[in-house]
Amino acid sequence: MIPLQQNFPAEFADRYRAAGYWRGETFPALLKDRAKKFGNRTAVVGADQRWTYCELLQRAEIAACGFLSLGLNPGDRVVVQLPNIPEFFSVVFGLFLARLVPVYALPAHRQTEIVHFAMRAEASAYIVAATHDGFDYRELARSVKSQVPDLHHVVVVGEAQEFTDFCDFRLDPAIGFAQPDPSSVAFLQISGGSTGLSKLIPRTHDDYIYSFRASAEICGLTEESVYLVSLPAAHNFPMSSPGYFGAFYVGAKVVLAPSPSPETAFPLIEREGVTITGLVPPLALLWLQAAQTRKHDLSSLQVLQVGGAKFMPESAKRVRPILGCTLQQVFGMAEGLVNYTRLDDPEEIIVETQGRPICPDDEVLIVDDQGNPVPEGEPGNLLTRGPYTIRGYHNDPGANARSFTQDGFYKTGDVVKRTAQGYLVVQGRATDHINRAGEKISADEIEDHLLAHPNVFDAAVVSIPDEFLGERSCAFVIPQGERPKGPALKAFMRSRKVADFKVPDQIVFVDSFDLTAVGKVSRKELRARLRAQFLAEQ
Ligand code: J2J
Repeated sequence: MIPLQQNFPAEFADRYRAAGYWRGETFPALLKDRAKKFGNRTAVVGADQRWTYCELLQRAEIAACGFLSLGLNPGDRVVVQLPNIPEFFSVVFGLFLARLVPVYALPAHRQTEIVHFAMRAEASAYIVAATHDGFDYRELARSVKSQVPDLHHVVVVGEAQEFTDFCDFRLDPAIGFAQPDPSSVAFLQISGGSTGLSKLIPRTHDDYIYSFRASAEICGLTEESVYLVSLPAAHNFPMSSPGYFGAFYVGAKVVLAPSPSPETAFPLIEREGVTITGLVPPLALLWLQAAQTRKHDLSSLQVLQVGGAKFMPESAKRVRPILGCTLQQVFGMAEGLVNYTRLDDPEEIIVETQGRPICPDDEVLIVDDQGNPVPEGEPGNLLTRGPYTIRGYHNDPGANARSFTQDGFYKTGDVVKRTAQGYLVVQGRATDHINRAGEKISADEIEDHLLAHPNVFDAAVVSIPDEFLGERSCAFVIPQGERPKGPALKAFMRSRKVADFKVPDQIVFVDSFDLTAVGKVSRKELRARLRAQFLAEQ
């Protein structure tokens, strides 16, 4: 098995420890300590269940024993694909206690993605909910298992059929848990996937716990806070910015929303006294609209975080007047760096910028395409390095060569400018992906699927501005032979068993890409031209 590692050079690791960012905290120690400290306080509310911190620990211990009794060994990787249900937490903390390594998948992922994650991570187990949102994950597990020979175990929360039933896991007092090394990799997060298939992001106890501990402070979390998980729990934003881990860190209550729609979330806010939650911009717009005719009391809400994609100033301005709470813009990435507007920033900064980094030791460079720093205030490519930003992806030398500089800066692919006060304003991005309502879609990956269709000669996928989604995907397709119909091509994409959000929103058939310019045109250039032409014709 390829070892999991996150190679911070010793001089950096020493510096981050000396500065007090990395304190040797680990997930298992954290859970045990909080259970001791906040024992009878409510930790988790969701799906008609309500667990105290003590119960969370007990359930995690049962899960840990169950996973180990399957024959898994510390260091083994387990793909976790669960919706926003309390078992998400007992599973994940159980894996941490057993020193097993969660690989987070979103509920929207399908066979193609799960097989890729399982293979890349060399996973030996996969845990799903039986069904969710009308989809049967046991069927998915069957096909994944048939394609990944080393995936020996499937565990199901709910009716398990031929698989292992999570409910059958039992505590085994004979099993003891050793402490993990704080600098070891705790889990693998999934990258937004700007080129090709998603990459796996190894995060250590040290670096990740620092990021949400510091975030909890920036976001003003206390044990009286109530954090609503509106976005899918596997996403880095609700996980750590400050997310539910930040909430658990301070002994707060975490409420799981099964869906982020106002119809579901508003009653939960009223009932549980939610104080803070995080949304992507299209959801924030929906909430703002619904809040104008609201029937529920949302007065407990103190902070609405918005991130994942650019929240436009005109929309940002409306948050305080309509919801009566503070907006916090969050510009983060699963690879590390997270920027926040601060709660006491002037309204102008909150509305106009995407915040500033968590840490004074977050190094931010803004450079031109040759790697030279741009003049202050000018837009450029954002590179970053720091105490919670990875130095490399797992098992992917090609991506590492592309995405990191020689001296360890992560090339975010984002184009930003920095204000005189050190706040970042996102201008766009250098890489070709579509940010569809915060879900990142790789143009390469979708083109590759379309090219597998016998009647597709060539395809180029671009992002088109969309009032609601922020961006939608548009595929330009040159047919060959009989021209396929748009809906048939979409159905074909679905038959490739990819997450539904990757199916192009729009398909435009063209006879050729009309490349009159001499010489070779890169795909990037081609996409840019098609996009410009399309927008000019609107
Ligand atoms: C513009 N673009 C943004 C923003 C992310 C907190 C919040 C978000 C994520 C996330 C996260 C943006 N304005 N406010 O992990 O901890 C785009 C950028 C960035 C990419 C990362 C967190 N906030 N983005 O969205 O790994 O392009 O993380 O590089 O999914 O989202 O995507 P992801």
